[in-house]
Amino acid sequence: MVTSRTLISDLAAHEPGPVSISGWVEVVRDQKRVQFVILRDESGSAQLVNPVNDATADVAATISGLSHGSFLTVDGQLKHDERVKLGGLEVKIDDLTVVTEAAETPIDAETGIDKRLDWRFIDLRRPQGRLLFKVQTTMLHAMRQYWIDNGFTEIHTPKLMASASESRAELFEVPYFETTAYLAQSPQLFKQMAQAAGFGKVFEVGPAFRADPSFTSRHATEFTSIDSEISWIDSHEDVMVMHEQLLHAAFAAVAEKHGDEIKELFEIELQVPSLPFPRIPHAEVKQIVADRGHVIERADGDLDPEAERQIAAHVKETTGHDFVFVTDFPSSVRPYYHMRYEDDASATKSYDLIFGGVEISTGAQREHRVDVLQQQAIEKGVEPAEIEEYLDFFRYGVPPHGGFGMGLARVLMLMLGQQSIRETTFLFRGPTRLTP
Ligand code: AMO
Repeated sequence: MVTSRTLISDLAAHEPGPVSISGWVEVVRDQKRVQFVILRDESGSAQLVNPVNDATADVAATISGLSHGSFLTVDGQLKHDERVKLGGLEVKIDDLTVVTEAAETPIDAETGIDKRLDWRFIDLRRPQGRLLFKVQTTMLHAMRQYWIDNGFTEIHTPKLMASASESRAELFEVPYFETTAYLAQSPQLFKQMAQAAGFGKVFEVGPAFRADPSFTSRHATEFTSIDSEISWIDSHEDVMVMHEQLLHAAFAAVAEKHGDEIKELFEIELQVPSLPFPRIPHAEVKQIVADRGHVIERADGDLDPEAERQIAAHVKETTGHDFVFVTDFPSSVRPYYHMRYEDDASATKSYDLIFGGVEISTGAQREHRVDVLQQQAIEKGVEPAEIEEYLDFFRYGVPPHGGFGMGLARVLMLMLGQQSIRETTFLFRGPTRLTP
Protein backbone atom coordinates (compact mmCIF):
# COMPACT_ATOMS: atom_id res chain seq x y z
CA MET A 1 0.00 0.00 0.00
CA VAL A 2 1.51 3.33 -1.09
CA THR A 3 0.55 6.29 1.06
CA SER A 4 2.75 9.24 0.24
CA ARG A 5 3.05 11.09 -3.03
CA THR A 6 6.35 11.04 -4.91
CA LEU A 7 7.26 13.95 -7.18
CA ILE A 8 7.93 12.83 -10.74
CA SER A 9 11.41 14.37 -10.66
CA ASP A 10 12.21 12.11 -7.69
CA LEU A 11 11.26 8.88 -9.51
CA ALA A 12 14.70 8.51 -11.12
CA ALA A 13 16.28 8.08 -7.69
CA HIS A 14 13.38 5.99 -6.34
CA GLU A 15 13.80 2.26 -5.95
CA PRO A 16 11.73 0.07 -8.31
CA GLY A 17 8.37 -1.03 -6.90
CA PRO A 18 5.31 0.69 -5.46
CA VAL A 19 4.90 4.44 -5.93
CA SER A 20 2.08 6.96 -5.86
CA ILE A 21 2.20 9.99 -8.16
CA SER A 22 -0.24 12.80 -8.86
CA GLY A 23 -0.50 15.26 -11.72
CA TRP A 24 -2.42 16.10 -14.86
CA VAL A 25 -2.91 14.21 -18.11
CA GLU A 26 -0.75 15.52 -20.94
CA VAL A 27 -1.13 12.74 -23.51
CA VAL A 28 -3.21 9.55 -23.79
CA ARG A 29 -2.26 6.83 -26.27
CA ASP A 30 -5.22 4.48 -26.12
CA GLN A 31 -4.06 1.40 -28.04
CA LYS A 32 -5.86 -1.91 -28.16
CA ARG A 33 -3.32 -4.01 -26.28
CA VAL A 34 -1.55 -1.42 -24.19
CA GLN A 35 -2.42 2.10 -23.08
CA PHE A 36 0.01 4.89 -22.28
CA VAL A 37 -0.63 8.08 -20.33
CA ILE A 38 1.91 10.88 -20.01
CA LEU A 39 1.32 12.44 -16.62
CA ARG A 40 2.90 15.79 -15.68
CA ASP A 41 3.31 17.39 -12.28
CA GLU A 42 5.12 20.54 -11.18
CA SER A 43 8.46 18.77 -11.41
CA GLY A 44 8.32 16.87 -14.71
CA SER A 45 6.50 14.18 -16.70
CA ALA A 46 6.44 10.40 -16.67
CA GLN A 47 5.01 7.60 -18.75
CA LEU A 48 2.31 5.41 -17.23
CA VAL A 49 1.47 2.11 -18.82
CA ASN A 50 -1.53 -0.20 -18.64
CA PRO A 51 -1.43 -3.52 -20.52
CA VAL A 52 -5.05 -4.24 -21.49
CA ASN A 53 -6.39 -7.58 -20.23
CA ASP A 54 -9.27 -8.89 -18.16
CA ALA A 55 -7.60 -7.93 -14.89
CA THR A 56 -7.06 -4.30 -15.97
CA ALA A 57 -10.36 -3.76 -17.75
CA ASP A 58 -11.67 -1.19 -15.22
CA VAL A 59 -8.52 0.94 -15.39
CA ALA A 60 -8.55 0.58 -19.19
CA ALA A 61 -12.10 1.92 -19.37
CA THR A 62 -11.14 4.92 -17.21
CA ILE A 63 -8.09 5.66 -19.38
CA SER A 64 -10.19 5.48 -22.56
CA GLY A 65 -12.43 8.18 -21.11
CA LEU A 66 -9.64 10.45 -19.81
CA SER A 67 -9.66 14.05 -20.96
CA HIS A 68 -6.49 16.13 -21.34
CA GLY A 69 -5.75 18.22 -18.30
CA SER A 70 -7.62 16.01 -15.81
CA PHE A 71 -5.85 15.65 -12.48
CA LEU A 72 -5.13 12.08 -11.39
CA THR A 73 -3.57 10.12 -8.59
CA VAL A 74 -1.97 6.88 -9.72
CA ASP A 75 -0.67 4.03 -7.61
CA GLY A 76 1.58 1.71 -9.53
CA GLN A 77 4.84 -0.13 -9.91
CA LEU A 78 7.91 1.86 -10.89
CA LYS A 79 10.27 0.21 -13.35
CA HIS A 80 13.57 1.69 -14.54
CA ASP A 81 13.91 0.89 -18.22
CA GLU A 82 16.48 2.64 -20.40
CA ARG A 83 14.40 2.02 -23.51
CA VAL A 84 11.70 4.42 -22.29
CA LYS A 85 12.44 7.79 -23.84
CA LEU A 86 10.86 9.83 -21.09
CA GLY A 87 13.40 9.71 -18.26
CA GLY A 88 14.15 5.99 -18.66
CA LEU A 89 11.31 4.94 -16.40
CA GLU A 90 7.74 3.81 -16.49
CA VAL A 91 4.97 3.28 -13.94
CA LYS A 92 2.68 0.29 -14.46
CA ILE A 93 -0.72 1.35 -13.20
CA ASP A 94 -2.36 -0.62 -10.35
CA ASP A 95 -4.98 1.93 -9.47
CA LEU A 96 -6.00 5.23 -11.02
CA THR A 97 -8.24 7.89 -9.46
CA VAL A 98 -9.54 10.83 -11.45
CA VAL A 99 -9.40 13.58 -8.82
CA THR A 100 -10.86 16.32 -11.04
CA GLU A 101 -11.96 15.86 -14.59
CA ALA A 102 -11.08 18.57 -17.09
CA ALA A 103 -13.49 20.01 -19.64
CA GLU A 104 -12.14 20.20 -23.19
CA THR A 105 -9.05 22.44 -23.15
CA PRO A 106 -9.81 25.78 -24.87
CA ILE A 107 -6.17 26.41 -25.93
CA ASP A 108 -3.39 24.42 -27.54
CA ALA A 109 0.21 24.86 -28.67
CA GLU A 110 -0.88 27.04 -31.61
CA THR A 111 -3.04 29.50 -29.63
CA GLY A 112 -1.98 33.17 -29.71
CA ILE A 113 -0.88 35.11 -26.65
CA ASP A 114 -4.14 37.02 -26.02
CA LYS A 115 -6.27 33.92 -25.85
CA ARG A 116 -3.59 32.11 -23.87
CA LEU A 117 -3.73 34.92 -21.31
CA ASP A 118 -7.51 34.43 -21.03
CA TRP A 119 -6.69 30.88 -19.95
CA ARG A 120 -3.45 31.62 -18.14
CA PHE A 121 -3.89 28.85 -15.57
CA ILE A 122 -3.91 26.29 -18.37
CA ASP A 123 -1.25 28.13 -20.38
CA LEU A 124 1.12 28.00 -17.41
CA ARG A 125 0.97 24.21 -17.34
CA ARG A 126 3.47 24.24 -20.22
CA PRO A 127 6.88 23.28 -18.87
CA GLN A 128 8.19 26.65 -20.14
CA GLY A 129 5.65 28.46 -17.97
CA ARG A 130 6.77 26.58 -14.90
CA LEU A 131 10.46 27.13 -15.68
CA LEU A 132 9.92 30.88 -16.09
CA PHE A 133 8.72 31.25 -12.55
CA LYS A 134 11.33 28.89 -11.16
CA VAL A 135 13.92 31.17 -12.80
CA GLN A 136 12.18 34.21 -11.32
CA THR A 137 12.31 32.63 -7.87
CA THR A 138 16.01 31.85 -8.16
CA MET A 139 16.80 35.30 -9.54
CA LEU A 140 15.03 37.16 -6.76
CA HIS A 141 16.50 34.85 -4.15
CA ALA A 142 20.01 35.57 -5.47
CA MET A 143 19.32 39.30 -5.45
CA ARG A 144 18.03 39.17 -1.87
CA GLN A 145 21.10 37.17 -0.90
CA TYR A 146 23.34 39.83 -2.47
CA TRP A 147 21.49 42.63 -0.67
CA ILE A 148 21.52 40.83 2.67
CA ASP A 149 25.21 39.88 2.36
CA ASN A 150 25.97 43.55 1.69
CA GLY A 151 24.05 45.07 4.58
CA PHE A 152 20.90 46.26 2.81
CA THR A 153 17.54 46.53 4.59
CA GLU A 154 14.28 45.46 2.94
CA ILE A 155 11.42 47.96 2.95
CA HIS A 156 7.78 47.82 1.84
CA THR A 157 6.48 51.22 0.87
CA PRO A 158 2.80 52.20 0.50
CA LYS A 159 1.12 51.84 -2.86
CA LEU A 160 -1.68 54.24 -1.93
CA MET A 161 -0.34 57.77 -2.07
CA ALA A 162 -1.55 61.34 -1.69
CA SER A 163 0.42 62.57 -4.70
CA ALA A 164 2.22 61.35 -7.82
CA SER A 165 5.46 59.40 -7.30
CA GLU A 166 6.92 60.04 -10.77
CA SER A 167 4.84 62.50 -12.78
CA ARG A 168 1.20 63.40 -13.14
CA ALA A 169 1.15 61.57 -16.45
CA GLU A 170 0.26 57.87 -16.21
CA LEU A 171 -1.32 58.27 -12.78
CA PHE A 172 -4.15 56.02 -11.52
CA GLU A 173 -6.64 57.77 -9.27
CA VAL A 174 -8.55 55.87 -6.62
CA PRO A 175 -11.52 57.21 -4.66
CA TYR A 176 -10.28 57.31 -1.05
CA PHE A 177 -13.00 58.18 1.51
CA GLU A 178 -13.39 61.97 1.35
CA THR A 179 -10.40 62.43 -0.94
CA THR A 180 -8.51 60.92 -3.89
CA ALA A 181 -5.54 58.59 -3.60
CA TYR A 182 -3.04 57.71 -6.32
CA LEU A 183 -1.47 54.33 -7.00
CA ALA A 184 2.31 54.41 -6.57
CA GLN A 185 4.17 54.57 -9.91
CA SER A 186 7.43 53.77 -8.13
CA PRO A 187 8.72 53.59 -4.53
CA GLN A 188 10.98 56.50 -5.50
CA LEU A 189 10.00 59.00 -2.81
CA PHE A 190 9.96 56.52 0.03
CA LYS A 191 13.21 54.77 -0.81
CA GLN A 192 14.77 58.23 -0.66
CA MET A 193 12.98 58.85 2.63
CA ALA A 194 14.76 55.76 3.97
CA GLN A 195 18.04 57.56 3.24
CA ALA A 196 16.89 60.55 5.28
CA ALA A 197 15.95 58.03 7.98
CA GLY A 198 19.57 56.92 8.03
CA PHE A 199 18.98 53.38 6.68
CA GLY A 200 22.01 53.60 4.39
CA LYS A 201 21.11 50.87 1.89
CA VAL A 202 17.62 49.61 1.09
CA PHE A 203 15.78 47.47 -1.41
CA GLU A 204 12.20 46.73 -2.29
CA VAL A 205 10.53 44.32 -4.69
CA GLY A 206 6.93 45.34 -5.10
CA PRO A 207 4.12 46.45 -7.40
CA ALA A 208 4.16 49.72 -9.35
CA PHE A 209 1.28 51.12 -11.38
CA ARG A 210 1.27 53.23 -14.54
CA ALA A 211 -1.86 54.39 -16.35
CA ASP A 212 0.00 53.90 -19.59
CA PRO A 213 -2.40 53.29 -22.49
CA SER A 214 0.24 51.65 -24.73
CA PHE A 215 0.11 48.12 -26.07
CA THR A 216 3.83 47.45 -26.55
CA SER A 217 5.62 44.25 -25.62
CA ARG A 218 7.35 46.04 -22.68
CA HIS A 219 4.59 48.06 -20.99
CA ALA A 220 2.08 46.96 -18.38
CA THR A 221 -0.27 48.99 -16.21
CA GLU A 222 0.92 47.05 -13.15
CA PHE A 223 4.41 45.60 -12.90
CA THR A 224 6.83 44.35 -10.29
CA SER A 225 9.54 46.89 -9.67
CA ILE A 226 12.94 45.97 -8.25
CA ASP A 227 14.28 49.02 -6.45
CA SER A 228 17.40 49.78 -4.51
CA GLU A 229 18.82 52.97 -3.00
CA ILE A 230 22.16 53.63 -1.29
CA SER A 231 23.68 56.47 0.72
CA TRP A 232 27.13 58.06 0.72
CA ILE A 233 27.77 57.76 -2.98
CA ASP A 234 30.12 60.00 -4.95
CA SER A 235 28.08 59.73 -8.14
CA HIS A 236 25.84 57.42 -10.17
CA GLU A 237 28.97 55.34 -10.84
CA ASP A 238 28.61 53.86 -7.33
CA VAL A 239 25.01 52.92 -8.10
CA MET A 240 26.04 51.25 -11.37
CA VAL A 241 28.69 49.18 -9.59
CA MET A 242 26.11 47.87 -7.13
CA HIS A 243 23.61 47.33 -9.95
CA GLU A 244 25.95 45.28 -12.15
CA GLN A 245 27.13 43.18 -9.20
CA LEU A 246 23.52 42.44 -8.32
CA LEU A 247 22.70 41.32 -11.86
CA HIS A 248 25.89 39.31 -12.10
CA ALA A 249 24.95 37.43 -8.92
CA ALA A 250 21.40 36.87 -10.22
CA PHE A 251 22.50 35.55 -13.61
CA ALA A 252 25.16 33.31 -12.07
CA ALA A 253 22.58 31.72 -9.77
CA VAL A 254 20.09 31.19 -12.60
CA ALA A 255 22.73 29.77 -14.94
CA GLU A 256 23.95 27.36 -12.30
CA LYS A 257 20.54 26.14 -11.23
CA HIS A 258 18.55 26.24 -14.50
CA GLY A 259 21.12 26.59 -17.33
CA ASP A 260 20.50 23.10 -18.72
CA GLU A 261 16.72 23.36 -18.55
CA ILE A 262 16.78 26.85 -20.12
CA LYS A 263 18.81 25.43 -22.99
CA GLU A 264 16.41 22.55 -23.43
CA LEU A 265 13.13 24.48 -23.18
CA PHE A 266 14.04 27.97 -24.47
CA GLU A 267 17.00 26.98 -26.69
CA ILE A 268 19.15 29.66 -25.07
CA GLU A 269 22.68 29.33 -23.76
CA LEU A 270 22.40 31.65 -20.77
CA GLN A 271 25.43 33.94 -20.52
CA VAL A 272 26.53 35.29 -17.15
CA PRO A 273 27.44 38.91 -17.98
CA SER A 274 31.06 39.81 -17.30
CA LEU A 275 31.98 42.74 -15.02
CA PRO A 276 32.12 45.64 -15.49
CA PHE A 277 29.27 46.31 -17.93
CA PRO A 278 30.18 48.80 -20.68
CA ARG A 279 29.25 52.46 -19.99
CA ILE A 280 28.67 55.00 -22.77
CA PRO A 281 27.56 58.61 -22.23
CA HIS A 282 24.25 59.57 -23.79
CA ALA A 283 25.79 62.15 -26.19
CA GLU A 284 28.17 59.52 -27.53
CA VAL A 285 25.34 57.02 -27.87
CA LYS A 286 23.41 59.47 -30.04
CA GLN A 287 26.44 59.85 -32.29
CA ILE A 288 27.01 56.10 -32.58
CA VAL A 289 23.35 55.54 -33.36
CA ALA A 290 23.39 58.32 -35.97
CA ASP A 291 26.53 56.83 -37.55
CA ARG A 292 24.63 53.54 -37.85
CA GLY A 293 21.98 55.37 -39.88
CA HIS A 294 19.19 55.73 -37.33
CA VAL A 295 17.56 59.14 -37.01
CA ILE A 296 15.91 59.66 -33.61
CA GLU A 297 12.56 61.29 -34.24
CA ARG A 298 11.41 61.96 -30.66
CA ALA A 299 10.85 65.66 -30.14
CA ASP A 300 12.86 65.70 -26.88
CA GLY A 301 15.78 63.87 -28.51
CA ASP A 302 15.69 61.04 -25.96
CA LEU A 303 16.54 57.54 -27.12
CA ASP A 304 13.70 55.69 -28.83
CA PRO A 305 13.38 51.88 -28.92
CA GLU A 306 15.27 51.65 -32.22
CA ALA A 307 18.13 53.72 -30.76
CA GLU A 308 18.24 51.27 -27.83
CA ARG A 309 18.44 48.35 -30.25
CA GLN A 310 21.15 50.08 -32.28
CA ILE A 311 23.37 50.91 -29.32
CA ALA A 312 22.94 47.37 -28.01
CA ALA A 313 23.96 45.99 -31.43
CA HIS A 314 27.00 48.28 -31.45
CA VAL A 315 28.06 47.13 -27.97
CA LYS A 316 27.48 43.49 -28.84
CA GLU A 317 29.58 43.83 -32.00
CA THR A 318 32.42 45.72 -30.36
CA THR A 319 32.59 44.09 -26.90
CA GLY A 320 30.39 40.97 -27.04
CA HIS A 321 28.41 42.33 -24.04
CA ASP A 322 24.60 42.10 -23.80
CA PHE A 323 24.32 44.96 -21.31
CA VAL A 324 25.19 48.62 -21.60
CA PHE A 325 24.78 51.55 -19.22
CA VAL A 326 23.86 54.69 -21.14
CA THR A 327 24.99 57.44 -18.78
CA ASP A 328 24.68 61.20 -18.30
CA PHE A 329 21.26 61.81 -19.80
CA PRO A 330 20.39 65.45 -20.61
CA SER A 331 18.48 67.21 -17.82
CA SER A 332 15.77 67.97 -20.37
CA VAL A 333 14.66 64.32 -20.45
CA ARG A 334 15.17 63.47 -16.78
CA PRO A 335 12.98 64.13 -13.73
CA TYR A 336 13.67 67.02 -11.37
CA TYR A 337 15.08 64.73 -8.68
CA HIS A 338 18.09 63.61 -10.77
CA MET A 339 21.30 65.38 -9.77
CA ARG A 340 22.93 67.54 -12.44
CA TYR A 341 26.66 67.93 -13.03
CA GLU A 342 28.24 70.82 -11.08
CA ASP A 343 30.05 72.02 -14.20
CA ASP A 344 27.30 71.26 -16.72
CA ALA A 345 23.71 71.62 -15.57
CA SER A 346 22.47 70.32 -18.92
CA ALA A 347 23.59 66.78 -18.02
CA THR A 348 22.46 64.53 -15.15
CA LYS A 349 24.29 61.96 -13.07
CA SER A 350 21.96 59.29 -14.32
CA TYR A 351 21.80 56.19 -16.46
CA ASP A 352 19.56 53.74 -18.23
CA LEU A 353 20.54 50.10 -18.33
CA ILE A 354 19.90 48.44 -21.70
CA PHE A 355 19.82 44.65 -21.91
CA GLY A 356 19.44 42.91 -25.27
CA GLY A 357 18.36 46.21 -26.86
CA VAL A 358 15.63 47.08 -24.33
CA GLU A 359 15.71 49.48 -21.38
CA ILE A 360 15.33 47.47 -18.20
CA SER A 361 16.21 50.12 -15.65
CA THR A 362 16.70 53.78 -14.79
CA GLY A 363 19.08 54.95 -12.09
CA ALA A 364 20.66 58.15 -10.82
CA GLN A 365 22.28 60.10 -8.07
CA ARG A 366 19.47 62.16 -6.49
CA GLU A 367 19.54 65.86 -5.80
CA HIS A 368 19.64 66.03 -2.00
CA ARG A 369 20.15 69.80 -1.55
CA VAL A 370 16.65 71.02 -0.89
CA ASP A 371 17.05 74.47 -2.43
CA VAL A 372 18.44 73.01 -5.67
CA LEU A 373 15.79 70.30 -5.66
CA GLN A 374 13.03 72.86 -5.28
CA GLN A 375 14.46 74.97 -8.07
CA GLN A 376 14.68 71.98 -10.41
CA ALA A 377 11.09 71.00 -9.58
CA ILE A 378 9.86 74.50 -10.47
CA GLU A 379 11.80 74.36 -13.75
CA LYS A 380 10.07 71.08 -14.60
CA GLY A 381 6.65 72.56 -13.88
CA VAL A 382 6.19 70.73 -10.56
CA GLU A 383 4.57 72.93 -7.91
CA PRO A 384 6.69 72.82 -4.71
CA ALA A 385 3.41 72.82 -2.74
CA GLU A 386 2.57 69.47 -4.35
CA ILE A 387 5.82 67.88 -3.18
CA GLU A 388 6.07 69.66 0.17
CA GLU A 389 6.25 66.46 2.18
CA TYR A 390 8.90 65.01 -0.11
CA LEU A 391 10.94 68.22 0.24
CA ASP A 392 10.72 67.81 4.01
CA PHE A 393 12.82 64.63 3.71
CA PHE A 394 15.75 66.86 2.76
CA ARG A 395 15.29 69.61 5.33
CA TYR A 396 16.51 67.69 8.36
CA GLY A 397 19.76 66.28 7.02
CA VAL A 398 20.26 63.61 4.39
CA PRO A 399 23.39 61.97 2.94
CA PRO A 400 24.16 62.03 -0.80
CA HIS A 401 22.39 59.04 -2.29
CA GLY A 402 21.18 57.31 -5.43
CA GLY A 403 19.54 54.16 -6.71
CA PHE A 404 17.64 52.50 -9.49
CA GLY A 405 14.29 50.97 -10.44
CA MET A 406 14.15 47.89 -12.67
CA GLY A 407 11.20 46.02 -14.19
CA LEU A 408 11.26 42.35 -13.18
CA ALA A 409 9.28 41.08 -16.17
CA ARG A 410 11.54 42.93 -18.62
CA VAL A 411 14.66 41.29 -17.19
CA LEU A 412 13.04 37.85 -17.46
CA MET A 413 11.75 38.53 -20.98
CA LEU A 414 15.23 39.34 -22.23
CA MET A 415 17.00 36.71 -20.20
CA LEU A 416 14.80 33.95 -21.62
CA GLY A 417 14.37 35.32 -25.16
CA GLN A 418 10.63 35.93 -24.81
CA GLN A 419 8.69 38.25 -27.11
CA SER A 420 6.68 40.14 -24.51
CA ILE A 421 6.39 40.79 -20.79
CA ARG A 422 2.94 39.19 -21.15
CA GLU A 423 4.83 35.86 -21.19
CA THR A 424 6.98 36.67 -18.16
CA THR A 425 4.35 38.20 -15.86
CA PHE A 426 2.32 35.74 -13.82
CA LEU A 427 -0.89 37.67 -14.59
CA PHE A 428 -0.43 40.55 -17.01
CA ARG A 429 -2.31 43.82 -16.58
CA GLY A 430 -2.75 46.14 -19.56
CA PRO A 431 -5.18 48.83 -20.72
CA THR A 432 -7.75 46.22 -21.79
CA ARG A 433 -6.86 43.40 -19.43
CA LEU A 434 -8.06 43.11 -15.84
CA THR A 435 -8.75 39.36 -15.87
CA PRO A 436 -8.02 36.64 -14.92
P1 AMO B 1 11.37 54.39 -14.78
O1 AMO B 1 10.07 55.11 -14.95
O2 AMO B 1 12.34 54.43 -15.92
O3 AMO B 1 12.16 54.93 -13.51
O4 AMO B 1 11.06 52.88 -14.44
C1 AMO B 1 12.09 52.01 -14.06
C2 AMO B 1 11.93 50.67 -14.78
O5 AMO B 1 10.65 50.12 -14.49
C3 AMO B 1 10.18 49.39 -15.60
N1 AMO B 1 8.93 49.99 -16.08
C4 AMO B 1 7.91 49.28 -16.60
N2 AMO B 1 7.74 47.98 -16.79
C5 AMO B 1 6.57 47.57 -17.33
N3 AMO B 1 5.57 48.41 -17.66
C6 AMO B 1 5.68 49.73 -17.49
N4 AMO B 1 4.66 50.54 -17.82
C7 AMO B 1 6.90 50.23 -16.92
N5 AMO B 1 7.34 51.46 -16.59
C8 AMO B 1 8.57 51.28 -16.08
C9 AMO B 1 11.23 49.48 -16.69
C10 AMO B 1 11.96 50.74 -16.31
O6 AMO B 1 13.28 50.75 -16.79
N6 AMO B 1 11.92 56.04 -10.07
C11 AMO B 1 12.62 55.69 -11.29
C12 AMO B 1 13.74 54.72 -11.02
C13 AMO B 1 14.89 55.29 -10.21
O7 AMO B 1 15.47 56.30 -10.65
O8 AMO B 1 15.23 54.70 -9.17
C14 AMO B 1 11.65 55.06 -12.25
O9 AMO B 1 10.57 54.61 -11.90
O10 AMO B 1 12.07 48.33 -16.57
